[in-house]
Amino acid sequence: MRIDPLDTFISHYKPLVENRLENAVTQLEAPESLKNSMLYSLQAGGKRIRPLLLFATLKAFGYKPEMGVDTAAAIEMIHTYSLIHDDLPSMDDDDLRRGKPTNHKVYGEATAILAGDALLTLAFKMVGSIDPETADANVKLALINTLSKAAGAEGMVGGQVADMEGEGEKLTLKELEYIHINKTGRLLAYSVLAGAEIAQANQSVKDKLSQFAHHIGLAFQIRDDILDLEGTEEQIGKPIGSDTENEKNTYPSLLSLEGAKKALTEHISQAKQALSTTGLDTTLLEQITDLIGLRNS
Ligand code: GRG
Repeated sequence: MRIDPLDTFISHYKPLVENRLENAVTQLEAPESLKNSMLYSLQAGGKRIRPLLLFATLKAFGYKPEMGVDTAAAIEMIHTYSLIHDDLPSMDDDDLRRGKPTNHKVYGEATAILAGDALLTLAFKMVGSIDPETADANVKLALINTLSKAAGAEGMVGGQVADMEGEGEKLTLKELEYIHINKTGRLLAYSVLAGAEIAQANQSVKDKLSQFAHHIGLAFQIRDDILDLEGTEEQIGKPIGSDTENEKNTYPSLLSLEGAKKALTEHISQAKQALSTTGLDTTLLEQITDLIGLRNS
């Protein structure tokens, strides 16, 4: 049986970030209820796709993936906070996330909000505390500034607001792309660009990796919309694609299911094309790109 290099990579590097997450939270001098709430969502079975992107980017530069562990943990903390807050009654009001009760269902709404706040702030401490041999002060500052931009009003939070404001309106493809580039894409892109920052890549390579990240961000979201549609319609027994969920702005509702699948293939192909221009050893990044395009959860 052939052992896939990506499987080996995942089985080695997923536990690395998971241990860092656990240690960072258990070490905190903070109320146990808060730490339990933070750990509950951090350990609820995420795929860790963002940390894997960061580790694979470092590997592409010939750097040790371990150098990215604090930044990877920071990214996963911000991703987890965004999911906790997205599930709240004032936002999506979801009872389940990754098949388990949402954070506020277990710990109550106030603690869930505060666990999200604590994860967001702890993320910046993680980057600020990177070993100076891994990243000097200038690199750390760049990592912090770009993380703030990717996660905040000019990135993920801005995308979430645009998404809320677009609810109930028929958006254009351009408007939908703006939402997803920011809401989902910016943190995924940061995962790649943080690796380039730690490796102190030149601007031309960073630009090529930005192009790559742009396409995988959109591919990720299109796949998410397709999975949502197929899951929903299978559950209620309708033929897939018979109802394009007109009230929701998704790629299948704007482009049809077939059109969304075509757009997904196109973004995957453009992502790989951008990678091929970097001159790096991008084997693992290419495999993660395929994983994003084909994922079933
Ligand atoms: C509340 C500030 C704030 C932002 C929310 C990211 C986000 C913005 C909301 C999440 C809603 C959502 C389901 C978006 C679709 C894309 C996405 C981020 C899916 C979840 O990411 P995965 O698949 O999750 O990487 P796992 O469970 O694997 O960690």
